This record gives sequence, C-alpha cells and structure tokens, in this order.
Amino acid sequence: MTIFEKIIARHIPAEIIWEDNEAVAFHDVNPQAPVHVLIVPKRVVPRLADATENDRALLGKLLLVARDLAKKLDLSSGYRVVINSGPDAGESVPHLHVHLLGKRALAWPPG
Ligand code: DGP
Repeated sequence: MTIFEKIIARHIPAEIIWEDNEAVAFHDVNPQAPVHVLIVPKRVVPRLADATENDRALLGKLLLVARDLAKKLDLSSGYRVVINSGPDAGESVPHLHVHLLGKRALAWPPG
C-alpha cells in the first residue's frame, strides 16, 4: 500500500479538505508554498507515464478539482498545478497525484 492509499483508507491521518467517490484532496505534509494541496485519485495509477486511455476522464477530473479548490482556497492571483512523473521529476510517491500550489509568487523555470 502506498502512503496515499493509507490516507484514503484512513489508516494514517491527513488534513483532508475535499473528497468524493473517485478522489481525495489533502494538505501536503511538506508544503512548498502557503497553499500546497495534493489531489489524489482513489484508483491507483502509479504515475502519469502509466496512465491509459481508460484514465482519460479521471485525469480531466483531477484538473477540474484543482480549479475548484483553487477557487475555494482563494488563489485568485494565480496558482500552479504540477504532476511529477518519474525519477527525473522528483516523484517520491508512486500513486498519481496533482500538486496545487499557491499564495506566493512561484519561480519559473522550476528547479
Ligand atoms: P511527489 O514528489 O510529486 O511524489 O510528491 C509527493 C508529495 O507527497 C510530497 O510533496 C510530500 C507528500 N507526502 C508524502 N508523504 C505524505 C504524508 O504522509 N502525508 C501528506 N499529507 N503528504 C505526504
């Protein structure tokens, strides 16, 4: 079980801010911005590189949840949505997740 499956199953705690039958959103334990939320599908897809045509609707949904949470969290001056896929991207949990970052100016290019 990945750490995110354990959070979804409520085996370990997290600050969950949104949930439905397909996905859950909670605050990142190691925030990189004043707002740093992870949006995680309940169905395990290890990473974006492993997504298939079968995941099309789920992937679209994760982005729309990011949009909705950005509004709810008042990220009105902008926000960044990130998916790290694979070792060069710094992926550390092999369970697909979308990072939503905001409430500070974010540099570009990323490190
Ligand atoms: P990534 O590097 O893209 O795989 O991001 C994984 C993120 O997951 C990282 O920003 C830290 C976060 N994280 C890892 N373990 C936990 C945990 O137990 N609880 C919470 N809330 N976040 C976690």
